[in-house]
Parts: sequence; C-alpha cells; structure tokens
Amino acid sequence: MKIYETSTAPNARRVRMFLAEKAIDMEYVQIDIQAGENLGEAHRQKNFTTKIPVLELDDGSYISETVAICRYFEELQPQPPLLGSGARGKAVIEMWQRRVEFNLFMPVGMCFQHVTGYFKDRMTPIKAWGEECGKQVPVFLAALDRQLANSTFIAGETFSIADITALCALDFARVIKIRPGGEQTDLLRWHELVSSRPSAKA
Ligand SMILES: N[C@@H](CCC(=O)N[C@@H](CS)C(=O)NCC(=O)O)C(=O)O
Repeated sequence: MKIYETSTAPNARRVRMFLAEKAIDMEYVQIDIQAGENLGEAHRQKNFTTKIPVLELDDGSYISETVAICRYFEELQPQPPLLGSGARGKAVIEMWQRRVEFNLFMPVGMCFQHVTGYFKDRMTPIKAWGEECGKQVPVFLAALDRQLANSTFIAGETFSIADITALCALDFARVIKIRPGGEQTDLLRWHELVSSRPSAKA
C-alpha cells in the first residue's frame, strides 16, 4: 500500500495524522500539486477528480477522498476507534466531523484558494467569495469554543477524526491569517492539547 499526497496539504495531513494515531506505517509518495503534477494523466488515472490524497491498495486499485481512506483503515484496524463506537458514538462523531468539515475546513480552503489565487492556473479565483468564506471562519471558531467549554475533545471525551479535521483546518488557517481569539480559552486549551499529540507532527 502507498499514499500519494503532498506534505504541506491539509487533507494529506488529516490522513497522516489518522494513520499515526493507529500506528500504521505507510509509504508516502509526494505529488507536487503547486506545479500541477496532480493534473497530469498519471494521477488522473488514479483519481479522476485529480485531488490528493489517494491510497493505492496492493491489488492496484485506488481509494480517494480523505474520510473514505480513514474509514478503510478504521475497518482494517479498529483500535483506537477514531470514528466512534456504538450507534450513538459513531453518529455524534460523524455529526461533528461534518460540521467541522463544512464550516471550518472548507471555508478556510476556499478563502485560501480564492483570495491568494494559489490555483489560478486551474480555476478562476473570485476574491469576494474567498473573503466571504473567510468571514465564516471566526463564527465557527466561536461555536467550537462554546462546545469545548463542555468537553475535552470536539465530539466528547475521546479524541476523534473531528479533532483531526479541526486541527488541520485551524493550523492551515495561518496562511489566511486567521487565529483563535485570546478570549477563546477553551479552543486554545484544546489546540494545545491536540497539538501535543505525537500524531500532530506526522
Ligand atoms: N474531497 C477531497 C478533497 C481533496 C483536496 O481538495 N485536496 C487538495 C489538497 S488539500 C488538492 O488535491 N488540491 C489540488 C488541486 O486542487 O489541484 C478529499 O476529502 O480528499
């Protein structure tokens, strides 16, 4: 098995962190997305959407989409459970994972792409849209701060994929100069806690 990824890309970091939590060794193959290597035919054959990360299985087939790759490894190696346990536990983590993905990870990414024009060779950046997405980020960070006033981790008392997605989004938000406010003490406490996990360095 190997994973095609880009070391600086936030979705790639989500998968690396997930695998590090499960202590699963992996071969990583770097794809230069800035240079457009992912747009070439070789990568398109692996994933028609042209995005990274992509997991190559030993039988030569491919799985893309970050959460799908994580789900595959959760099935292969259920411990520690990062997608939850039991009907309610799994649903609550999925709820938070999706909330974080749609309200933090995506707006950070859209703000980055549309304001900086990083991918202007392959898309038309719309600065006003990027700025609008950027405005949504602090609103959700305030909601996360409120949630973390009542729980150690985002989806409750156990570390989960929701924490991984949030950490990768929040750290990447540095590139658009968005940080938690000093008054968001619960969010800051959580950020320090999850950043201290060895997997955060993966
Ligand atoms: N829905 C995909 C999104 C993957 C994605 O957007 N990857 C980015 C890097 S974080 C990428 O490949 N960007 C290159 C491009 O847009 O050309 C997933 O969850 O894996």
